[in-house]
Amino acid sequence: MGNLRTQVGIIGAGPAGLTLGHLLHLQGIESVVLESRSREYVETRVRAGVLEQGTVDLLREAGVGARMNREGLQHGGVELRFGGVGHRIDFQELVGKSITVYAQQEVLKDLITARLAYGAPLFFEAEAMRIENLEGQPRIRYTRAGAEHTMECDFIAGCDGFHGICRPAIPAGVLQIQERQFPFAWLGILARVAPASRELIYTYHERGFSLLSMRSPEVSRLYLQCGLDEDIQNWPDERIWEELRVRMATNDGFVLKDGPIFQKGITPMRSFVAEPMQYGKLFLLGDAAHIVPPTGAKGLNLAVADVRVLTRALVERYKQGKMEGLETYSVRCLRRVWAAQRFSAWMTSTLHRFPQEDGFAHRIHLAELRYVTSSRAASMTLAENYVGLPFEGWE
Ligand code: FAS
Ligand code: PHB
Repeated sequence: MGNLRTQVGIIGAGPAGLTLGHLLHLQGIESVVLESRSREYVETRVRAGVLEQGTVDLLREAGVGARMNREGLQHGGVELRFGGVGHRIDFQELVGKSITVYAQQEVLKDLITARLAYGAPLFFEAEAMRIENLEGQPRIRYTRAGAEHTMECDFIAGCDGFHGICRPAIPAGVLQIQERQFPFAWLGILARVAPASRELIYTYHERGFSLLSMRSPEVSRLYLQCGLDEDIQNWPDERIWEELRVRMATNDGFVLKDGPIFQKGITPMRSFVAEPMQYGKLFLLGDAAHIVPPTGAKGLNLAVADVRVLTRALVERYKQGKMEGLETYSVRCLRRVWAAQRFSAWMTSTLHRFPQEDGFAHRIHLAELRYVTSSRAASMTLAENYVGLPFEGWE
């Protein structure tokens, strides 16, 4: 049984864990990243695709933005489509910012390449089994290559996602959970066909929501609203394309070409927040603490926002001996988390059909969408939230 010692023990090599490990490295703070899955699994798992301006700036400043600059797709706006008509929300014109479409797994590949290049510890197929002594000298018990190991550290960063071990390690009496389960899910596909639009298209249709997104000029990413307990077997490729065509049809002959689907999956839609995001020397980041429905494209970006707050607090602790940043970590992060929860819930409620909705509810959806696409003030609100709220004041 080997013992390891480091300053920050990071559990999970998702966007939160890898970005934190990298920013700490740039500040000369040591860390070890434990990841239960293989490198190949982490680098191929299909998840988010939209990066806020703030996330893009952070990755660039941290020196891991070169490939993103080359391969990422910068979008100055998004389309909201309803009643067979598209309405563009011009981010650049309204708030002077844009988003970048660059797949989450590509961000992780860039961070993994960087970490392995400067030789900082990153252990794949190393599962954290237990965390202990969170109010004293924290320890992580983990398995690797069939053996048990212990890591001692000053702080533990719980970046182990929604199903990880860190959040449940916080005593029940301390942790408060706020959550909403939406009564529908998303069926998502990746298809080898050129995207039918240069920018994303969010569509509200009486048969349900749909989203046209992309991964590259050759690969489309599309989603449609389906039942919560939908069986993917009931969705042969042709049925998916047919349903997308019906929902995305316009009065001006929009054409959605189909192509070979090489990945499909169903994602539940939930809003979830665990408070506080800190207990003793344990700090929760990303999906370990909060889940947003993907309609607002906030998941990955919120994880990176938590990393910003914790990095600054740890730098103050190690370089100036100041504890204030660590003590206010949870309060600071939760301000932005609830702002993103509000926006994601609004996007989800406005753009999806709820079961048993009547004609009144349908007309309210349409009125909400007409307002947000015709009022400059309302469009600016959507744009400001979608590209990412400024960090100042929202921390
Ligand atoms: P992650 O879940 O990404 O990473 C946690 C890591 O910890 C994983 O690699 C896991 O293997 C590891 N781990 C867990 N337990 C461990 C243990 N005991 N020991 C060691 N390692 C452990 N967001 C969007 O904006 N758009 C989308 O389209 C979108 N699609 C999504 C689809 C799915 C199916 C899911 C689940 C999420 C999606 N999201 C999307 C949200 C997503 O992007 C998350 O917000 C983001 O991955 C959060 O990053 P992390 O907090 O780092 O958690
Ligand atoms: C994606 O590209 O996967 C994507 C884009 C926008 C969303 C959700 C997912 O709101």
